[in-house]
Amino acid sequence: MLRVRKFFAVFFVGVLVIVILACSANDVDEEVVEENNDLIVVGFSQPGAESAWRVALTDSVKEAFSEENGYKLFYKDGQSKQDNQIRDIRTFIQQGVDYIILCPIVETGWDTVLEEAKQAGIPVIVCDRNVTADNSLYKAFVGSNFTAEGDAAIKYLESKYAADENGQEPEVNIVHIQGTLGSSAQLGRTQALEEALGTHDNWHLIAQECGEFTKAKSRELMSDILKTVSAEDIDVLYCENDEEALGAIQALNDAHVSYGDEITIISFDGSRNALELCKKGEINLVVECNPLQGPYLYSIISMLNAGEGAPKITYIDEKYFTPEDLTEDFIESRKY
Ligand code: GYE
Repeated sequence: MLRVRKFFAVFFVGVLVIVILACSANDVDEEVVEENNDLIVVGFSQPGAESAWRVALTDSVKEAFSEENGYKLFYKDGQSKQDNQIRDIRTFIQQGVDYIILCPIVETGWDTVLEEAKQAGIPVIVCDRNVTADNSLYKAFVGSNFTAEGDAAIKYLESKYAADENGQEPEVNIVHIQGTLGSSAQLGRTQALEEALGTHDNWHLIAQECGEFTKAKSRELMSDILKTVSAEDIDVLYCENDEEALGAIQALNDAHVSYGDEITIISFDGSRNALELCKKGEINLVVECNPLQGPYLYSIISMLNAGEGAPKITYIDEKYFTPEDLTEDFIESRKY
């Protein structure tokens, strides 16, 4: 009898250990979908967490697809690798989620996995950046119009560096820090600048590097650029997001280079940190890119779930900011 009891005691402890290990190894996103059959299950694949902007997008989606709202959200961070995102989507397909939200790191290379989701009958909503895949492979796109954002920056530069009363156009030397190459945000913002360089003979690209949308990389790049380009020769620093602008500014500070009046700094996103610098005149223009896309995605998935058609393309409303547009209260109220 004692032996039997001992056997059961050891057996139960063993089972308990296995259960505890299994629970701690698996996040919520590994749960079996069937357990949540009263909730709509959404798999959300993000490329990473490289910027305040992206963290705000993640939070906005998590808030919109809460259990109180009738959803179960499985969140995956691709650690800045497309292969990881593809693997994450395949996991969602195996889990049998109801919908997939994909924020693609780059535009190309999604056809096969999107086809797999389609075959499995799982609607995909592409969010933030776009894909080049056939548009029958996803239900809807929600995000920004990146070329329009770039055009807003170009308009600002055109008016700032307009010809004088004698028709004399100033020479404008531009340092360009690009975002993750091949991402829609990079492609659109770069396209606007490159088109403008093609139409303004007096604009010159004196350096172009990829800052990967991160502060650390851009700080490094900018300090390297300052070793080969004299700061006095730089008129414009065109950074494709706030993190890059903040990193490049650190490098300018390290090298005791003045900016604002001396170097015009352009940034995209409109995070609180960048707006603070803009208010002080240290960043001259911040083109807004709005990451609070959760509610837009929520309304699209609700429509699809109700069997209604959803708009194929939804562009988020965006503004731009110069120092005069900003107040402390406005910056304080900013969610990101
Ligand atoms: O500008 C940047 C982020 O894709 C719009 O990615 C997004 C960009 C955003 O990391 O901060």
